[in-house]
Parts: sequence; structure tokens; C-alpha cells
Amino acid sequence: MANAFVAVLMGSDSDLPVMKSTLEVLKSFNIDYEVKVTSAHRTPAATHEYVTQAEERGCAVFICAAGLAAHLAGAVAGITTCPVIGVPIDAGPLQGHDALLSTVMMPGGVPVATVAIGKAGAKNAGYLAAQMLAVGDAELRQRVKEDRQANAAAVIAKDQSLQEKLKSL
Ligand code: RP5
Repeated sequence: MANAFVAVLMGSDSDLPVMKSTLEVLKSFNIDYEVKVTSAHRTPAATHEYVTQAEERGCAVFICAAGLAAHLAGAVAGITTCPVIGVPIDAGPLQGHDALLSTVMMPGGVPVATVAIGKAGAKNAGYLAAQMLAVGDAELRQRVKEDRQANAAAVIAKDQSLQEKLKSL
């Protein structure tokens, strides 16, 4: 079987501007991924076929983004026992609250790990997938730890720079 990969599914190509944040994170950790537009509502049979085959080909985690009545993550979770991460997209007049509730309110036994609405959630979907894969991959775990340390160092540097600016006020 090929290397474990992450499948990033989107209900529409209009979700891509937000989901670029997920792809950037996966790329930064050298994680293999596939990206596919497929919809729980518009192409249910194709979604089922893709998920079944992706699991057989070595997909380890599914990340599913959708807006409005967002059922993609839940539908995928109903097909596979791989972990499914859901990203609610702000695509309509309810600013993503519709997608958040549709994604997060799964019945018991069929979990979707739902992240925040929009770009922060898309970014965290990438990190969460990396952390899931890192459970069985010590090298990746080290890269995730180093990334966390780099983030902490950046915040400390911002504070130091702020303290300097405050001195001259
Ligand atoms: C959802 O409907 C998609 O995930 C997208 O967020 C939203 C709007 O889709 P388009 O009308 O832009 O194709 O299924």
C-alpha cells in the first residue's frame, strides 16, 4: 500500500480560498494529500465511491469542508472509520453558523472532529490531521513539536518588540 495520505474534500470549488490554509499546513509538514471537490448533496454516489476507494488506497484522515447545510463531513463519517475532521465554511447569510451546527451535531457513534468556522478552522484541520498521523510517526511528531516551539518563539518576539515600542511612548 502507498504512504498514508490525507484526503481534503470540499463541497464546492468556492471553498478553496478558505481551504488553502489547510493545504499550506499539510505541505509544511510534508504530508501527502489529495484534494477533491465532491458534495454530499449534489454528488452523493461519487462521494461514496471516492471515500471507499481512498480508504483502500491508504487514506488515513479525511478533512471535509462545506458551507450552508453542511453534510459532507457527516456523510463521509458514515462511510469510513478513518478519522474525519469537519471544517464549517461561511458561505451564506448565517455566516457559517448553519455549517457549524450541521457539521458538529453528529449522532453518537459517528464522530466528526469539528474545527472553527473559516480560515482558523481550516488551518487547525491541517494541524489536527498532522497530530493524528504523528501518533504513529515519531519524525512527524518531532516536526509538529518544533512548529509549536516556533509559534511560541514568534509570540515572545512580538511581546519583546511591543515592550520596546512602549518605552518610547
Ligand atoms: C456547499 O455549498 C459548498 O461546500 C459551498 O460552501 C456552498 C456553496 O457552494 P457553491 O454554490 O458555491 O457551489 O455545498
